[in-house]
Amino acid sequence: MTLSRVAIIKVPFDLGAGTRGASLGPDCLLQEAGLTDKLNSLFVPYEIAGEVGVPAIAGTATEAFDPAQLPPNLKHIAEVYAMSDSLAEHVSAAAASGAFPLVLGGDHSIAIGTIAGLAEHYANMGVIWFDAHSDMNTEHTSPSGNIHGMSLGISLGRGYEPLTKLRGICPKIKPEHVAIIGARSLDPDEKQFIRSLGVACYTMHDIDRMGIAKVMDEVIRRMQRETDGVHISFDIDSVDPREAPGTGTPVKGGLSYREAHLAMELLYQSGIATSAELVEVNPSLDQGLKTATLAVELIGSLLGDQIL
Ligand code: EXY
Ligand code: MN
Ligand code: MN
Ligand code: MN
Repeated sequence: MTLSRVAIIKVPFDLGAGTRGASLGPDCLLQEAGLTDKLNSLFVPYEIAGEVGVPAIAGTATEAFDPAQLPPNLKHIAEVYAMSDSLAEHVSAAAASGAFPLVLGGDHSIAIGTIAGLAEHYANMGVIWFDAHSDMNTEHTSPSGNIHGMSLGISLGRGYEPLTKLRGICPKIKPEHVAIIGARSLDPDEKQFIRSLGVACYTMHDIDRMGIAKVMDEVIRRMQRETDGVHISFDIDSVDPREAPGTGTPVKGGLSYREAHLAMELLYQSGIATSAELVEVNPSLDQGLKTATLAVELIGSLLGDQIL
C-alpha cells in the first residue's frame, strides 16, 4: 500500500442523494469523530489536499448545460457534473504526487469524480465497491433520479454521456475489475446489468455462505492478478443499520461490525489499495457519533490499525 502520505480530499456534497446531510460528513469525520487523531496515532503522514463542495462549484455549475437540454430524472445534474470535474482534478493531482488519495464524502455520487481522476493514472484499475446497493442505475432505469444510485454504472460507461465521458476516458473501469461487496438492495435493471456484464457481486447471501474472509481472499487475489491499482469505495450503508444508522438509505441485513473491520484489515495486509473513499455518513441522521466513529475506525483498519 502506498502509505508514504495520505492526501485527504474533503467533498461536502450531498446533492446526489435524496436526503440532505451527508455534506456534514468530512468535518464530522475529521474533527468530531477523530480521524485526524486516528491518523496521528497510526503515524500516518497526511495533508488536507483539497475541498470540493457546493460553494466551490457555484457559478460554474450551470455553465456546462443548456437548461433546455437537461435530461429528465437526473437530479442536480449540473452541480454533480461540476463537482465531479473539480474532484477528478484534485484526485488526479494527489495521485500524480505519489500520495494515497483518501476522499471523504459526501454522498456516493462523488465516486464519479474520484474514479475519473484515478483513471488518468491506472489503465486497469480495480474497484472494490462496499455497498448495500450497486449504484448501477441510469436516468432511464432509476426509480429516484438520485445520481448517487448511478455512480458505479457511470464509471463503467453506462448512463448520461457528459458524465460517462468526463475528462475524456470512457469507460473509466472494466467490469472484470470490479467487485461489489455487501449488496442486498438491487433494482431489476441493475440485476440485469450485473449479470450481463459479469460483474462480481458478493451479496449478503454470498457473504453469509462463504464468510467475509473467503470473499476478501477471492477479491484480493483477482485484483492482484489483473489490476494495476485498487480503489476502495466504501459506502457506510454496506454495514448493518444497527452499527451504522446515520445514513440516508439504510437497508437491514448488512455487514456486521467485525465483518466490515476484517475486510479492511485484510485489505491492509494485502497492500493492494492505492486509494479510498468513505461516503454516505449523514451526521444529521446519526445516533450521536456512532456511524461517524465507525467510519473513522474502518479507515483506521484500512490504513494499518491492528488489534494487537
Ligand atoms: N437503487 C436506488 C436508486 O437508484 O434510487 C437507491 C440507491 C441508493 C444509493 C446509495 C448510496 O448507495
Ligand atoms: Mn501517475
Ligand atoms: Mn452507494
Ligand atoms: Mn448504498
